[in-house]
Amino acid sequence: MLTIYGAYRSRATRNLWLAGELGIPFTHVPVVQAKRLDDPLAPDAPINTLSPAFLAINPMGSIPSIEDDGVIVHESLAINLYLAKKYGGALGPQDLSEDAAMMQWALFAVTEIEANALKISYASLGEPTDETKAVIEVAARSLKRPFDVLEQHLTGKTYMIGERFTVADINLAEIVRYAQSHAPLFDARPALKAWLERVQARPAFKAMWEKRLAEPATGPV
Ligand SMILES: N[C@@H](CCC(=O)N[C@@H](CS)C(=O)NCC(=O)O)C(=O)O
Repeated sequence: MLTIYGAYRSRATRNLWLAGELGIPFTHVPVVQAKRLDDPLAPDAPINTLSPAFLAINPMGSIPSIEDDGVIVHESLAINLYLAKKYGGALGPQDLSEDAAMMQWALFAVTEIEANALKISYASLGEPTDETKAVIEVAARSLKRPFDVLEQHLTGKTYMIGERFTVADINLAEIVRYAQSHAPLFDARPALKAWLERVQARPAFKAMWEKRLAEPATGPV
């Protein structure tokens, strides 16, 4: 039996979306970020990234983590690659070259896109100021090359790998999403924009997103 540790308002979305696509039963433990709580160690605090019970699962104190029949895995993208191989059928790799491509795009997303996309996400939260506008402009400039690579890769294609929806689409889309509020990045890249809209139209994404919106947004997420 699979257990997913991590609130919907966290990178656990990546795993919760995939679990929905897989249609596998799982237990959800909504561990929240300690920084969202006034006193994470208070006896009545909800389970969070500093709770001893969670640190026993992941000593790094970060979400998400999973436990699957005794196998514990951390790191959202590694978790998804594991789940896709174990339960994924067509969502996972069919041969070594697809396995390499799925790893390649996951590492590309996290090393070339995530930090700058997150800057855009955080800077877009409140009323725009000169400072946040400058942060967004610099981050968007840094995303130009990796987004151009994605645009080129996706032109004439429906999905990232093998013309079918796979874990590679989830891992990338959940990182590209952080930059989604900055429309010019997507208006200039129609294939990337259409792909993101296509994968976000999937019932499993929508179901995950509905649960995320229903979750209390206490403190910074
Ligand atoms: N590279 C990790 C990053 C995990 C991470 O930074 N998670 C955040 C929440 S999205 C967290 O747990 N922060 C700890 C905290 O705020 O207490 C992954 O992809 O799983």
